[in-house]
Amino acid sequence: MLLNNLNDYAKKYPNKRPDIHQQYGTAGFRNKADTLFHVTFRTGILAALRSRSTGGIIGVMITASHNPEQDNGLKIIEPDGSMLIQTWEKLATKIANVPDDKLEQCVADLISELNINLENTMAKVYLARDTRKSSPPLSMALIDGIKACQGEYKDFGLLTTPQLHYIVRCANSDGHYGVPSEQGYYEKLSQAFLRLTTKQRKLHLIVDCANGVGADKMKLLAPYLKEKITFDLVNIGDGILNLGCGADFVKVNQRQPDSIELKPNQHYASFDGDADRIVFYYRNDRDGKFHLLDGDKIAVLVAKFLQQLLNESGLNEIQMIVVQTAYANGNSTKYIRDTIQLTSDCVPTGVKHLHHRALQSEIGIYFEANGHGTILFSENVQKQIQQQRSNENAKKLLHFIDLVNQTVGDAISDMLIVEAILDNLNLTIDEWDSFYQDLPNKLLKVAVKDRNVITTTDAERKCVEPNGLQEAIDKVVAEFGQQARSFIRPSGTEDVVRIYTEAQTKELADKLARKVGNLVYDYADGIGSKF
Ligand code: 16G
Ligand code: ZN
Repeated sequence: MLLNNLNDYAKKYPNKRPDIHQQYGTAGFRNKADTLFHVTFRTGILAALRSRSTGGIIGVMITASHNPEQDNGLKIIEPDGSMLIQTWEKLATKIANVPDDKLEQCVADLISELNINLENTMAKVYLARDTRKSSPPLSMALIDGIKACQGEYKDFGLLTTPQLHYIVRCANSDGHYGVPSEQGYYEKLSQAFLRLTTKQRKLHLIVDCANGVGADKMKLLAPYLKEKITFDLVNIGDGILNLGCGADFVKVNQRQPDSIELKPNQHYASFDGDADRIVFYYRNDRDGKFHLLDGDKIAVLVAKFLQQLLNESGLNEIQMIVVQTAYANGNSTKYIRDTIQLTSDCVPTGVKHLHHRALQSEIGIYFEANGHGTILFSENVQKQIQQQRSNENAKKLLHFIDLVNQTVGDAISDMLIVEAILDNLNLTIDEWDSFYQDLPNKLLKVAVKDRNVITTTDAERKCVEPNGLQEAIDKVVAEFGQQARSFIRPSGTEDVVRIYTEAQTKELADKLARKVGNLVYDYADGIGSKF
């Protein structure tokens, strides 16, 4: 068979930690980087098989996103730029954990189960990586895996995760979606942005790049946009990746990075380490305080803007939905349903769930509160808008569509989307912020012996097991007034149970979180001390 030297390659990547179960989870594989060499090699094999099986180019991104520098991870990208399909996630987990001496057999079994004809199919994999020190050696392991499966590869070096998604989609759609290169990406986005914005006002944004790959990429993008928007870039690699900065830090701690001093009326944004998430913030003149504009606020802004453009182009029949998770602030959901009167739907955490649901609507806006999100337009809707393009508003919609990275949430694209909308609607950041006021909330985590004893239903809003825990939570929540809400879920990326609460004041939200945290501790064998 064609894979006769697989074992020679595999010898370079023995599984040194068979005690660790590697799982292809919510966002691919993620672990301490030094445990991932054999996983990465095997992912190379799997990606090549996926390419043979689909007949398209597959992407693999080496990154651990917002996680610490010493971690790393892998995300596999489908030919259409979306995330690996669920049935193959299981295969990825299987191949990653098979003992070294069974690897060849496992690959042979996969080839026969999947009916892959090695002689008549080609394998092509595009890879890229973030700025972690472990990423270049891991990319060598990935390449060896692709080669072991007689695949071709193209190494794009440093890219943001959404750039690789974009390039993979372009390459598989004969240029229909755009030019499959980093430069093609900058050109498409910057052109759309300049067409969508007005000529009058100049914009300025301070961007916290989380000391990650977004920094280099923003430097490359900036010259294309300088006639309309300029940037000050901070945390561009002078500090440690994701430490004390970045979108996750800002969202979780509800404050700006230590390195930023907030000036009034200035717009600020933070990316995460691989630039697929973004949150905005500013200092409000009236109260002198930090204000966060997270994924929920972005979703609402986008929904309002699109609704207006659709109405004004006579396309108000088009069905549009906003997809959120249980983490969405209660007041954002209320605003979407009651004020702008759009359908909002709640799905389990993880981009793939949101993306999947958004695809079912003609226009699907999806954002996680943490700042990951995008907007999907069906082919049919794009055609309808095209037909109206003599109308100025329909033209704007077309530029807007070009500004969106429809493959996955993209900090750079979302950044330009927000700034372009504010510019179009002539809104200050304060006016955007005042659409609705966030209900005070709290995120807490509890370490437990086994997080899998927790199961949930109703898009993670109700706990099913352990028995009695949900009733206990309901009872506590009832003590905290009408607006109080809480849910718990096992993390998909860390060995903890997450707790989320909302209440009328920050103090109440914090207190409720501690109470629910203690319940989780009691019902699910907590580790360490209680709150
Ligand atoms: C991953 C997910 C993100 C989700 C987060 C939840 C992707 C690309 N990323 O980062 O969507 O919000 O996990 O983490 O799907 P948790 O399960 O640890 O709370
Ligand atoms: Zn990320």
